[in-house]
Amino acid sequence: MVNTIPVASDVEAETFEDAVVFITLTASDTDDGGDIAPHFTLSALPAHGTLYATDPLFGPKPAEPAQAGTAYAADGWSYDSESNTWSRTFFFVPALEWSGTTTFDYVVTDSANADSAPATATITLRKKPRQRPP
Ligand SMILES: [Ca+2]
Repeated sequence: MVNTIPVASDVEAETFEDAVVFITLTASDTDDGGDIAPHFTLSALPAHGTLYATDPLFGPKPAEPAQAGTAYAADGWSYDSESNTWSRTFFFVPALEWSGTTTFDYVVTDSANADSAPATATITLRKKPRQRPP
């Protein structure tokens, strides 16, 4: 049986400055059963803040800073049998008062060690709306 190469999806997340951004990387693969979760590998880390592999607010302490080149398992509960997708959420803590857009690329690896083409995760922090002076 020929293995189908997994597909990584371009994903985006956006929030206001000084907030934690949840960015969910997504993989699909048509030939792996739901019991075989793919892995996500970051090609590089985003600028202007710190990306975490575990939730810095509610996860285990201390939160684990994400590393480029490390294979992270899909979240076990994330499998969707209708779309054959898995996901893994990362958490971006932006530099104080920074706003703008930062990106990083990632690759998905399936259980047969086949790599997807790279996809891009885009994180946008918008300026907070300012109160008008009274
Ligand atoms: Ca596959």
